[in-house]
Amino acid sequence: MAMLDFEKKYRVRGGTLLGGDLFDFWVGPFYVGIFGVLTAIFAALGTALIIYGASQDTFNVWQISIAPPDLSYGLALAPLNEGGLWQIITMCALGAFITWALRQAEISKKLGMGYHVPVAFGVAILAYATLVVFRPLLMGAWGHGFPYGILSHLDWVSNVGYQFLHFHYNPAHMLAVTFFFTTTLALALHGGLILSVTNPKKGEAVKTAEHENTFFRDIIGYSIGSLGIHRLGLFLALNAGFWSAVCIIISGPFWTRGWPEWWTWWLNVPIWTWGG
Ligand code: 07D
Ligand code: 07D
Ligand code: U10
Repeated sequence: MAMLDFEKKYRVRGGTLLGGDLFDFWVGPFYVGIFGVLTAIFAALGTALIIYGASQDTFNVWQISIAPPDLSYGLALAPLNEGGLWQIITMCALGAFITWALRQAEISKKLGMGYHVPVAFGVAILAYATLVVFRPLLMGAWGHGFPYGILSHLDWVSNVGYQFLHFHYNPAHMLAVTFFFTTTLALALHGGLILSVTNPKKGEAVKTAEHENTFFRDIIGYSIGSLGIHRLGLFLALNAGFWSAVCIIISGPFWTRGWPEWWTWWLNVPIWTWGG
């Protein structure tokens, strides 16, 4: 069935998550729905505020930076030009991300699919919310959020990293980094494998799961299977985001010293002092 025939069959009104028939239509290729309208409003407002903030300073995209309030404002609302803008933009960003996830869920529901995609995006939203809401709340000031600028947000990562002496020693950061690396390994293996069987030279037959399984049994003695590799991929990627959120939420609220020092428990394990 051609793609457009399929779309004609399934792109029908009804089965929304919220709002009934209201906004239950498409604009060009985009499904709208109540959440699409909300995303558009939040994104337009947030973008306009960034442009307004930039207009006070510079339109050079590398230098644009909307900073959070000074730490002295604590958890209070700040005046517009002293971090208030950052606070409203944060609300718009969260609004846009959450309604985008809900639009994904609505489309999944209308199509009778699982909710895996919105759940996955939810983990990215969790990581963002950890950086700009949960951690600042636990530390008592919005000033702990990161600034909205291409280079300035890198400065924030570096500064916060060095506040803990050597961020690589953060055990949750280690897990997150390992999950990121493993995700790319898994995608490279999977992308490579699928192309190697489904995109043969002219005149050669396309191969199927038997070849895929046999390749991995031959090389490492085990094949996880064609469904399994997608489960594993999702698991790895979600863990990368999840452990990222963990690594930053513990830095400050639950551990205030250098991360290398955390490992002294390992040196103090009694096994090293047994017999001496
Ligand atoms: C490829 C999908 C497309 C998305 C893109 C990003 C904007 C921002 C805003 C001018 C994979 C669009 C960008 C809308 C424009 C203004 C005000 C996704 C793809 C192309 N970062 N980060 C980047 C964001 C954080 C870090 C690039 C966002 C944390 C490091 C881009 C967020 C920490 C490096 C960017 C966010 C952190 C980057 C490429 C939110 C820890 C780089 C991103 C909302 C997570 C790299 C100059 C990319 C770079 C980079 C966007 C948060 C660290 C500008 C939107 C605070 C170390 N980040 N980032 O491809 O080149 O993502 O920076 O949380 O080295 Mg960042
Ligand atoms: C937060 C992005 C969410 C995005 C959303 C969507 C739009 C729309 C529109 C394109 C989480 C945005 C969408 C805006 C765009 C259109 C149309 C993703 C988010 C919702 N680190 N480190 C991490 C590594 C060091 C430090 C995470 C490696 C140093 C700090 C990851 C190295 C020091 C923090 C990671 C390394 C340091 C981190 C980031 C190597 C600095 C964090 C991924 C090889 C001196 C951050 C939650 C992430 C974190 C984080 C990797 C080095 C400090 C695991 C590989 C030693 C302070 N580091 N790091 O979280 O955990 O993505 O954030 O050296 O805060 Mg690190
Ligand atoms: C996968 C897969 C698989 C496939 C696949 C894929 C995973 C089984 C079957 C998918 C993978 C790919 C296609 C590969 C490439 C993807 C990536 C590398 C990921 C990164 C993606 C991007 C960088 C693209 C990002 C593009 C986006 C987000 C689209 C932007 C869209 C809009 C702006 C419109 C959004 C629609 C909304 C909000 C709904 C409501 C719509 C309207 C009301 C109408 C539109 C109105 C407006 C635009 C005006 C309102 C103002 C707004 C929105 C503010 C915008 C701000 C501005 C500054 C303009 O596994 O195999 O194959 O394919």
